[in-house]
Amino acid sequence: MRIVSLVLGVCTIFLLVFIIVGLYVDQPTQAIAQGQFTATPTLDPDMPANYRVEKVLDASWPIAIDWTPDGRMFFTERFTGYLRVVNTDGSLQPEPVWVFPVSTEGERGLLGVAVSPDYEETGHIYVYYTRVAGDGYNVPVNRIVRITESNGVGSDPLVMLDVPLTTNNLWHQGGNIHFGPDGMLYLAIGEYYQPSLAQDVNAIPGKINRFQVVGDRLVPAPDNPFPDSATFAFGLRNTFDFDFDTFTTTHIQIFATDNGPDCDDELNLIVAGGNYGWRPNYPCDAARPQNLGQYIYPIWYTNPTEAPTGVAIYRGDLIPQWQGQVFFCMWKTGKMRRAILDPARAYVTGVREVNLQGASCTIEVQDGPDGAIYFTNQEGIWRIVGQ
Ligand SMILES: [Ca+2]
Ligand SMILES: [Ca+2]
Repeated sequence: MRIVSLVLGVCTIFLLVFIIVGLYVDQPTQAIAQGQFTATPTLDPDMPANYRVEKVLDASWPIAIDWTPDGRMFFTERFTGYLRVVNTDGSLQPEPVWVFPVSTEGERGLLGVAVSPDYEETGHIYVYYTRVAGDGYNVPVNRIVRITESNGVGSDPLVMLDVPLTTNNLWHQGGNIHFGPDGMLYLAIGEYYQPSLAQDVNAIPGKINRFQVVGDRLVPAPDNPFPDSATFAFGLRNTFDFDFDTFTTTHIQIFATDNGPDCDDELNLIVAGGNYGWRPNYPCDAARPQNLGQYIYPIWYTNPTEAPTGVAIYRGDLIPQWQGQVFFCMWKTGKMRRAILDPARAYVTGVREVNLQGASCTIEVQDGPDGAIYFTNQEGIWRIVGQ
C-alpha cells in the first residue's frame, strides 16, 4: 500500500507540474498543437442586436475594393477587366475608370486595387492584374500598373512591375496589393504552382512582397529582411488577400489567408522574414507541427479545405464589440468567419461564423471608411451595418 501511495503521490506531483508548466508554455504553440480551432464555428453568439446586411450594388465578380479620401469606392471586376467607381451618393459611374486587357483563366484576372497614400496630391491608383500575352511577352504577365485618376476618368497608365508566368499551368497565379501603414506597397502572389519558388527569397512568386515607390519605379523596400529582395514573408502557397493590423504599432503585422493543397487552409499572422512553411513535399502538419523552429504555423487552419479568400480587420465604430477582430471569407461555402484575438494580438482565441442573413461572402471582405464591413460575391457588393 505504501508503494501504491508513493506512486500515486509522485504521479500527482508530475500531473501538477505538467498542468502548471502547461499554463505558462507559449500559448500560440499550445493552441496550434492542440488544433483547437478546427471545429466548425457556431453561429455568432453576440451578433449586434440591430445590425443588418444590405446590398450595396450589383457587380460582376467584384474582387477588390478601396476608397479614396473623399469617400468614393473603387472596385475591380475580375473578368471584365473594369476598374469601377461608386460616387459618394452611392451611384455607380456607368463608364469604367479604366479597362485592363485581362487573362482570366484559372485564378487570373483583374485582381487588386490600391489607392496611393499620396492620392490627394497625385491621383494615383495602383492595380494588379494578369495581362494577356502581348506587349513584348508571349506569355501572360502578372502586372502592377499605376494610373492617374481624376473625376472618375483614368489616364497615363504606367507599368510598375511585371512578373511573367513561368509554366503553362493556370493555378496559384492570383494575389492582391495593398499599401501598408509604412507607405510601402505590398504584393501577395501565388507560387505559380511551383512549391520551390515559395522558398526562394529572390523569386517574387509564393510571397508577400514589399516595395517602395521611387518616382516611376517600384524597388524592393530598403529595409526588407533579405538584401536586395522584395520578399517580406515567404513559404506561402496561394494567398488570396491580406490586411494590416493597425492595432499593433510596434512592428508591421499582417493577417493573410493562404490556400492549402487538400489540407491546411490557413489564416496566418505575417511578420517580416517569416517562413510560412509551404514547400515541396509539404507534410500537411498544421495539426501536429513538426518544425516549429523553422516555420511559422498558421494561427487558424481548417481541414477539410474551404478555400479562404478575402480578409479584413475591423476598425470601425458601428459595431464596437467587433473592433480589432479579423474577418475572412470562404470560397467553397460563402461563409464569413470572425476570428477573436488575444489581447496581445498574437493568436486566435476563438472563431465564429457571422450570420450574413442569407447573403454569401465568397470573394472579398473589406473594412469601409463609413464603419461598415463590405463583402462581395460573384453577383455584387454587400455590407454589414450597425444600428
Ligand atoms: Ca503555411
Ligand atoms: Ca480585404
